[in-house]
Amino acid sequence: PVVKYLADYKAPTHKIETVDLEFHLDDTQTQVFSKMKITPVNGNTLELNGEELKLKSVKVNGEEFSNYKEENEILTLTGLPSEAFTLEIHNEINPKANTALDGLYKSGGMFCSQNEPEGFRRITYFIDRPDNLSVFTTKIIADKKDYPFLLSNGNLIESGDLEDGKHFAVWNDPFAKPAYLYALVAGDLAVIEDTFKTKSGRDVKLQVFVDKGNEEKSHHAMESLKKSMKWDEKRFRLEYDLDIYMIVAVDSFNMGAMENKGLNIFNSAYVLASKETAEDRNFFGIESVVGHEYFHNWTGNRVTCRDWFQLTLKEGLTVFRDQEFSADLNSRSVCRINDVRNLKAAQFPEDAGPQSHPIQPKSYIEMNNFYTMTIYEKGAEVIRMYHTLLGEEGFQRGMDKYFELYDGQAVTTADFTHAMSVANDNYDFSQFRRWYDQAGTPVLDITTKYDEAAKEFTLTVNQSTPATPGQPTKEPFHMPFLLGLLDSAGNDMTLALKNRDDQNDLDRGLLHIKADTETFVFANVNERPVASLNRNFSAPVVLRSDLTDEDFVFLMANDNDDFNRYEAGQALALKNIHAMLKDENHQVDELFIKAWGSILNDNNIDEEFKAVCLSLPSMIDVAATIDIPNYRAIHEAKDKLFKLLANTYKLELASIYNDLSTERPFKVDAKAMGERKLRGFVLACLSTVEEHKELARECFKYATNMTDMMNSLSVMVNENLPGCQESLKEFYDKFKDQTLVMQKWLSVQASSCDDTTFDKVQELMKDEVFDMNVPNLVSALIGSFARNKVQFNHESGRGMKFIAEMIRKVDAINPQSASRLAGAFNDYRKMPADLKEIAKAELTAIVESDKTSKNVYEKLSKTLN
Ligand code: B3K
Ligand code: ZN
Repeated sequence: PVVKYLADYKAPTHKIETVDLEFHLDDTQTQVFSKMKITPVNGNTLELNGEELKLKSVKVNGEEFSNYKEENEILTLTGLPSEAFTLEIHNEINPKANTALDGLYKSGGMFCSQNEPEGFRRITYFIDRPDNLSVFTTKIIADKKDYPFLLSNGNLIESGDLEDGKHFAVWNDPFAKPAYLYALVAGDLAVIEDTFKTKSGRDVKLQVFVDKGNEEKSHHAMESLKKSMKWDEKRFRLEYDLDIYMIVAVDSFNMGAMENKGLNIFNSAYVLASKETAEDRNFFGIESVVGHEYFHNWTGNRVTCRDWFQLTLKEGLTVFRDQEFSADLNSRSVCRINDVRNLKAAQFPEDAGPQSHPIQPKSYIEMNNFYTMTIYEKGAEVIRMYHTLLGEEGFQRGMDKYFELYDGQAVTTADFTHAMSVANDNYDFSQFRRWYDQAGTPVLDITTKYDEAAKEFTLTVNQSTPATPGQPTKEPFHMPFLLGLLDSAGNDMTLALKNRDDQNDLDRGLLHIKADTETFVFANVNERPVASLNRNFSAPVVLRSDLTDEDFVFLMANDNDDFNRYEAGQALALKNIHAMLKDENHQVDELFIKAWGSILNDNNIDEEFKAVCLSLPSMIDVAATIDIPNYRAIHEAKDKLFKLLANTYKLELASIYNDLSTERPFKVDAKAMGERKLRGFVLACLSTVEEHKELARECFKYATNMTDMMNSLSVMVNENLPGCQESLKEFYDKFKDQTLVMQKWLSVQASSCDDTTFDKVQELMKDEVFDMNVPNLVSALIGSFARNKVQFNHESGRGMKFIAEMIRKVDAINPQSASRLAGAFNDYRKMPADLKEIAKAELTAIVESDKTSKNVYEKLSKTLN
């Protein structure tokens, strides 16, 4: 397979100014006519991308043209005019055979498209790269009965009936855009409508298209859209630019959603929700993904990427924007905690394993493999660091500058940095730029010293970043480090640095860490302080410090930074779990048990914050610091600790559970969702207590919403509690026709650590609700099993052999879906010898097979290296 390098970037030789497309839709023989106005920039040879296309004819300036050859998915035309010319191409595609779900394909009865990053070349021959911006006009012709709705980007300019029961629609998008933002949908759908008045007084028509019968489940998405539009005007001063905004929900989709200009296409999981069928996390996820795609209209569409190495330019920034949107609308502290939990659970391991890459990668084989946690979530952390360094005002000045300089262009991350800098007195980001180029999670080792006589407190910070593939050594990063020093009453002391002149950010507790080792000496510190380090997780690092257990307990109770209250609890829990793993007779620290209890009994903190603070670190958090983790042992240690806490506080837990079980109206707001979350957490605790084993079944029986239902079902499945089998059966009977709900049912069963799970999964694959062609279902059943650390790493090797077999099977259908499964082997280097040998044999066979897609090849060959 061919490797593409950032260093090889060359500007395009031609520009496609406008393209008029005409589609004659057909399941297996869709005809595509494309008429392009092209301006030569450099030379008279033009290379167009094209994959799985049947070429029918080529015309230049209206004349038949034969000076071309088609090779390696490139159509090369030579001897072209050196002045502007028109190029007409007719080709045929087969949407029904397109199980890769890239380009134009069928999902259920509808036609839909997915073109990012390189899907458009599977529709017609084109300069399929993001730095070619064209104005698109689309005529769609299709059967009127089967496809009453014909949609594309921009404004509808014409429509009408044709012979033989056909009809047509013509759409024009006035904004020049790259082909990856192009979209086409045709189907027999239901639609809900609304309007939004922009701040300058324009009315925008809003439409959400769903399968018929799902109208009632699409209101939350519509509300989320209106909130997003309003928020972007208020916080970023950005107004929507077309007269219509459409969202279409489809069941077969490779990821969450896609920001096509004016015509977003969404995985139905991020559109449909009702209290009976969706959990609170789904409601939250819909709000955040609807926001994310909407925010792309400016960060991604109006200003786009020069090439795919710049992906984080739009994704890191847009994730930061959607995180801020969620934080402004919900609980800011809980949002931050959850974002960081997610980062640690998925991005840190990615950055510590074989797929590790900087947020701006230097090479790739298959771009679809680079829609990663690193590009997205670490990318968002990097944007957040600009925000921390510059403050909200300075950051917004930088954003204004960014649009002033680059609106309508395809740019680089360096351009973004430039805008942030010139808008802020030429702020020096030169060292900061290393965040774009160096992979790996930096580690901060911190030691503290209090000198009572001198009233000085010294903080020594040592930074280091582990080697990652292709990057054996690293230069130090510039990171913003937020800190507080607490006095014994829990108040923040006034900070004064003795040994440095960079005092100016001290009033917001901001220190700049730049060198490998930094020493900060604080003066006038009248008592030994407790240091609250890296508040709000201002730098995305692994922190190791000499804080004592007593310090952590103090921070849990007193820190003025909610994130660090949470983090202190995690640190203590982690210490205990590690000690239990070393010595199975380890007595859990009384201090920790007490501190956990005080959070439980604290009436001044809200329910959701309480639930996250009481949660134990994830299995991945525990495994992160172990060379060869034994997941079964980690699971057992966590379990033991959880049971101990639950049994110690069973009376308090039962009383909280009762308080939260009184009738209350169902609402989707932070307060109500927080209450359900805490109730679910408390239920999980109580279910480990002998006298409450029946509680989960009770809760399930009387549940009136999906959150309570899934909370109780997953407890029953994980703990093998009475009523589990009946509940699974009742659930199935009630929801078997609703694929999104069945995805939950499959996932909860495939996620159980119990040894019966393996056979269960084999059985579920035969169930009629399962379909290997639908990525959501593959992820719910096979993906959940692949992420089930205990069962994937089963001593016998059966778990990983099964996943290897599934990678091969799914790869033949959908390489992107298979490539995601392949991520299960990222732990390869940390496997015990016998399992590693099994994995090696399986992966080598896949890598060496010529049937393997480049998606899977790239992932697994890196894994084996
Ligand atoms: N930009 C799309 C992701 C496309 C993924 C292609 N494999 C969704 C998003 O980030 O908003
Ligand atoms: Zn995005």
